[in-house]
Amino acid sequence: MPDPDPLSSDAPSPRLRRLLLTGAAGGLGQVLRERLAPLAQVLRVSDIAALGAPHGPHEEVRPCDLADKQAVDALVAGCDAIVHLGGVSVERPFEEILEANIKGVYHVYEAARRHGVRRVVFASSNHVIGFYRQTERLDAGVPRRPDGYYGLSKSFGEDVAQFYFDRYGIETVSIRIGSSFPEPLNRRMMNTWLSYDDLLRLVEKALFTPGVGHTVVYGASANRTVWWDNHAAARLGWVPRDSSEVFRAKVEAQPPLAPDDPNALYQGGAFTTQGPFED
Ligand code: NAI
Ligand code: 15L
Repeated sequence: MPDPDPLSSDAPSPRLRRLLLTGAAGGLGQVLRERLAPLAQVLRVSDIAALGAPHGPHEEVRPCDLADKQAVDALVAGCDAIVHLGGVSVERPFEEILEANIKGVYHVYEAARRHGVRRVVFASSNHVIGFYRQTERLDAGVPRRPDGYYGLSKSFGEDVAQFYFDRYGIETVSIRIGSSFPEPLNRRMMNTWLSYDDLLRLVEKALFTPGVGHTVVYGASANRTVWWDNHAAARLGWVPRDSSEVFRAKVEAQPPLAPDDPNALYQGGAFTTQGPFED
């Protein structure tokens, strides 16, 4: 028996026909690979790293290097929305960031334009504003202060998203993710932590809320202290539900930070001191 055609299934109709998830082999990609599946008739998962076999007949596995323009063009063809997580996710030499993140995000949007994709969810990062002090409270309108090449690449990605909306009407929600892990790993992440459940709910809002244009939203759970104000993203109707507070005792058992430790001073923490790698 040939595999059934997932696009002609009689199953209850998910809201998207084919959703592309880049970075699907990564930490967040593995989580969203499972949890975004019900939103689309077909989930197309992609990464440069191994992805294994498709997770059932409603999944397509498409290995791809985001730095390869033609490959990304083929990857995006046939999709109606993209959750773009792929790329280098930490501070690295500029040349690595250039290929995966800067060329990569351009390739994704250029392919989206060519193939009529109307909605992108872009995994931006708190490192676009990493050089603000932890005492400052920011909304989405503050000037960006990237804390390294990685933060610069995410800042570029947000500009690309704005440009492709202004010029071509492709809508994007750029999520400035704080720290999305199973639990906060240190004192700084008590403020920046984003639970996987809150992330999933935010990605859903980002995919389906009408009329977002290019909206920037900070991705942090309802932690006791949050440095970010999301009033400019109220249209999304996203209200985080989880809190890092349940992990406080465990995190505060760690040695205290020195007052001049970048993890105690800057919103971007230690990213503000990493690199350059050439010296
Ligand atoms: P990750 O590093 O675990 O996953 C990124 C994935 O992108 C990896 O599987 C990697 O193989 C893939 N990738 C790298 N270069 C590529 C290329 N040239 N072509 C195709 N794929 C490539 O990162 P994580 O934590 O899952 O983050 C996902 C996204 O969210 C990233 O864009 C990251 O910058 C962003 N983000 C994550 C945060 C977090 O706390 N987890 C915080 C802020 C932003
Ligand atoms: C990020 O942008 C990184 O992708 C992630 O690995 C964490 O370092 C996170 O920021 C953070 O700031 O905690």
